[in-house]
Amino acid sequence: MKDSKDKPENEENKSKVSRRGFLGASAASAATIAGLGFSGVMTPTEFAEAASKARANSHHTVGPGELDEYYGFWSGGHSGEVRIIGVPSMRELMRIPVFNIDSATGWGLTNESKLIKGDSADILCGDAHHPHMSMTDGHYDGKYVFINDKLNTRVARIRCDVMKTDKMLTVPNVQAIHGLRVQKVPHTKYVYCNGEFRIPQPNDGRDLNDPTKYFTMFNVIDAESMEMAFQVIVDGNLDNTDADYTGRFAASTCYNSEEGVTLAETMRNERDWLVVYDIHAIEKAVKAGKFTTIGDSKVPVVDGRKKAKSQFTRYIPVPKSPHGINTSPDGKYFVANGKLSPTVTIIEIDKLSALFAGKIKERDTVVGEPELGLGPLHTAFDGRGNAYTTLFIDSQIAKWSVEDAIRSYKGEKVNYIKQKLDVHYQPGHNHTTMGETRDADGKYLISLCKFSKDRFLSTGPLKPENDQLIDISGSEMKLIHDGPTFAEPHDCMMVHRSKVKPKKIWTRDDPIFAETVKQAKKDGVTLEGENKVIRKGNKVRVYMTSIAPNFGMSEFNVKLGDEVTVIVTNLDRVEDVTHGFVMTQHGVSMEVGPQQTSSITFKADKPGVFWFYCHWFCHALHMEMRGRMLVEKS
Ligand code: K7E
Ligand code: CUA
Repeated sequence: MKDSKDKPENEENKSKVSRRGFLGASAASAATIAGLGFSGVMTPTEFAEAASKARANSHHTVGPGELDEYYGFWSGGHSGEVRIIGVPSMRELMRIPVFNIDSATGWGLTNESKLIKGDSADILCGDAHHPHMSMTDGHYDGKYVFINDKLNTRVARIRCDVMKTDKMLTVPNVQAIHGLRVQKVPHTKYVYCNGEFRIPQPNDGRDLNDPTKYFTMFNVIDAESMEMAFQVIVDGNLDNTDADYTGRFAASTCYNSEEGVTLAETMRNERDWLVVYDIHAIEKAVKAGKFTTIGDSKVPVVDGRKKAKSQFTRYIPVPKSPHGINTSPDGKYFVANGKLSPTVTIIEIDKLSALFAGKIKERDTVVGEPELGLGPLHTAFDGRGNAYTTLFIDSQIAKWSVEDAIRSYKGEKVNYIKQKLDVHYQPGHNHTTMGETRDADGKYLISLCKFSKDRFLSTGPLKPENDQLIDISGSEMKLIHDGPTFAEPHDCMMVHRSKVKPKKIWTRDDPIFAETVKQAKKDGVTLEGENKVIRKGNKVRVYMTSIAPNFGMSEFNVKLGDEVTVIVTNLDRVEDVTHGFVMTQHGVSMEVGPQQTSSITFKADKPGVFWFYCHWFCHALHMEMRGRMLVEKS
């Protein structure tokens, strides 16, 4: 926002409104705005922005018609989707189908979505955990959100200009992609993700019970092409991961240092590891052709196991089955969360080069190991030197000072714990606004609680989770909102709204439907105006347009047994005029946004008349936006 004080008096004109004029309408927020140092003249837009900011700051409520300060991207867990939540209002703004199928938008049903899902097009479920946005120099760049599917070992990418999934990859040679983060610096060239479960290699039924054949890998994906860059064989099972702010290192928490095959065997040791990867060293080896491959896969694989004594990895012993790993926004530390130990382990990133050079030992990189409480899972940061750790078993968030914890580790008598706040109940991930970037602003903290128990009206045996919003801008954490959610937000991130610039309508050359446009060209059809049925054998393509409140075609004929593809192009250019196309009795449903082309294929397996209609409320005559498919008995 521009400070109007800097402008000469004579610049004032009719489009500008004096702040005084708004005082009556909104005295409370105007007073706060005055406190923020705005004075003189503002445009109505400037004023509205300032008002919404002031209200968000003072009351955490966002009034009707006002905009939230942050976009929250929430994982939908085993619902398989990503949800966009406005913060601080906690209003759900949108759902982005990813690993699930979606009745409204046709995700998983349309040809465009099946093409994006690729080799997993027929898998209809997923388990999404970790949504993370691409970065440039450690700042969110608003381009992509990446998310893992633990269940089917996939990684997907969401394009933030349209808020749709645009790429999906099944990671080869591993099972259950869990932890996922992006390279922060110099930019997100790579997406890092952990294969969690160890499997026999190759996993073809040969060695079901031979522990020496089992391993898993750390996986690196090229963020732009969404193809595999390389894989690193590791010891143990990988859990979560994060990256540093130099671009050279990434790290994964790693349990099962016992290398057990059965569950009981995996929990015996008192210490497991934080595995640190030297990404530059691995890149160099891959470039030089020093890698192997597994089975039919062409993905370069390097061996980062301890016995390989490579320059690719180091294993830092940390207490028992560590879970979350979080990089502090000043770039100084990795914090590994103990889970089965009441501690978190602070590792100084600056010491890692010496560790890789063999000048110091693994545990020499540890500069703190504060005891916080029972079941530490994940840690977030406020950019003011404080860390916030979820304590699953204690149902609390512990706020602690990183530097004090380090002083205490050196032997000084200092109380590093600043506050413990009860949350309801059993928190998994937590996250601060902008907290996984250099821009951590310390305004809000989310505690994603796994149980809600008595917090809401009972919904029967299955209860919602509870996402709690906590104000951390003052010296004390204050709980300000309970937010019931359906299964199951594991993780989230909160991005200032200035970082995200979504489009208002589709552009005709969007890659998401480029293949469909290409096919139309081959068929000699102009999508932006022609309505036409094209038959090749028993394959029928029905091209139609839509413009509120009409389809370009009120009926079309096919023959029993035909494979029918309906391609709809929405000619409306008006923001928010989305149409849909659904065909009765055929399981056909899809969204067609302004200027979008969508297509769906089905079998005309019943003779008779079938009405199709627009299911997206678009116009006063929306109910009339329909037509007939006539299926002839050949
Ligand atoms: Cu802790 Cu999958 Cu990030 Cu759940 S993980 S909590
Ligand atoms: Cu078009 Cu409803």
